[in-house]
Amino acid sequence: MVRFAQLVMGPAGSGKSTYCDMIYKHCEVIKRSVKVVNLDPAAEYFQYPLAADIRDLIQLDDVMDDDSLHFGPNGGLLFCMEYFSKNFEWLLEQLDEDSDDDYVLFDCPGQIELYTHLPIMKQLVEQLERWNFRTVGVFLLDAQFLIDTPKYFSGVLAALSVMVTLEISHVNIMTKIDLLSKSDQDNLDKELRYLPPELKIKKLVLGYLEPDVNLLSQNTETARYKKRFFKLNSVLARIIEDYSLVKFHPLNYNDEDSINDALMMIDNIMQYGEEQEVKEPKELDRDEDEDDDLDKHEPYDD
Ligand SMILES: Nc1nc2c(ncn2[C@@H]2O[C@H](COP(=O)(O)OP(=O)(O)OP(=O)(O)O)[C@@H](O)[C@H]2O)c(=O)[nH]1
Ligand SMILES: [Mg+2]
Repeated sequence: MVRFAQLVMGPAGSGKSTYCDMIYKHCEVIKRSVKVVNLDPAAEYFQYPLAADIRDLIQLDDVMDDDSLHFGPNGGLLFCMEYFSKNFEWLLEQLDEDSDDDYVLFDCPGQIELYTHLPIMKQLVEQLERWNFRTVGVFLLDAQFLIDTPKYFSGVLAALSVMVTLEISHVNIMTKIDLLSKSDQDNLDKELRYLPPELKIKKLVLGYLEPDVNLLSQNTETARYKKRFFKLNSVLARIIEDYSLVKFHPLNYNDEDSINDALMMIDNIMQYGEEQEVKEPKELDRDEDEDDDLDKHEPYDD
C-alpha cells in the first residue's frame, strides 16, 4: 500500500495554508480525495477540514505559559515540534490506517530553521517513509521575492537548503503571482523573454523560473553588495547553478489551470496514479495538448 504526501513548506506568510486550501478545494471539484494535516502549533484558523491537527497534541499557548519552560513564541514552537517528533505515532493514529489511497498535504510552520538545520522535518520524512508514504517537498516562495535580487538570492538559498537537508523529491512554487503588477505578469507570460532588469530573473521555455546566476553575482557599480562579497556571491551562485534544481513554478491561485498544472506536476514526481486510477478532471475541460506539455515539465535536470 503506497500513500502520498506533500510537505508544504516555505517562509512565514509565503502562502502555505492558502496553497493547502486551494489544492483541497480543487480536489473537491475534480472529485479526488485529499487530506490536510496542520503541523503548525501556532496556527489559528483554517478554511478546510483538518484530518489531523498538531494543536490536539500540543498547544503553543500551553508551552509559552508553562512557568518551568519560559519559552517565547519561536522557542515555544520549536519545543512543540520536538515534542511532535517524539510522538509520531499520534499522527499515525489520526490518519486512517486502513486507507489505501491516502494523499496528505502537510501544512508546515513557517520557521525556516525547521527545514535548514534542525532534524525534526527530516525525522518526519523518515517516519513517513516507514509508513510507506511517497513524499515530495513543496517549497513556496512569495513572488515579491522576484523583485529584489538579494531577497531572491536568500529565497533560492533557503530552497536549496531544504532540498539538501530533506533529501526528498522537491518542487519550488512561486506564490502570489497575482500581486505582481500587470506588466510584470505579462512579462512572466512571455516565453524566453527577460523580465524587466529590476526583476533580475529569466523565464525558461519550460515554464519554470530559474535564477540568472550572472545577475546574482554581478559586481557593477550599482550592485548593492560590496566588493568583498563578490567572490562569496560568485561561489554561491555557482553552487545554485551546479545543483540546477532551484527552479520556480509560478502558481496563480486565481487560475484553475495553474492550480491543476501544479498538482499534476507534483503527482508526476510522486508517480501518483500508477497504482490507482486517478479521476480525470473532466470539469476543467482541459485538452490533450496541455497534458502532453506537462509531461515535458519535469522539474529535475539529470
Ligand atoms: N493575493 C494573494 N494572496 C495570497 C496568496 N497566497 C497567500 N496569500 C495571502 O497571504 C497571506 C498569508 O498566507 P498564508 O496562506 O496564511 O501563509 P502561510 O505560509 O500559511 O503563513 P504562516 O503559516 O503564518 O507561515 C494571507 O493573507 C493570504 O490570503 C496568493 O497567491 N495571492
Ligand atoms: Mg499557515
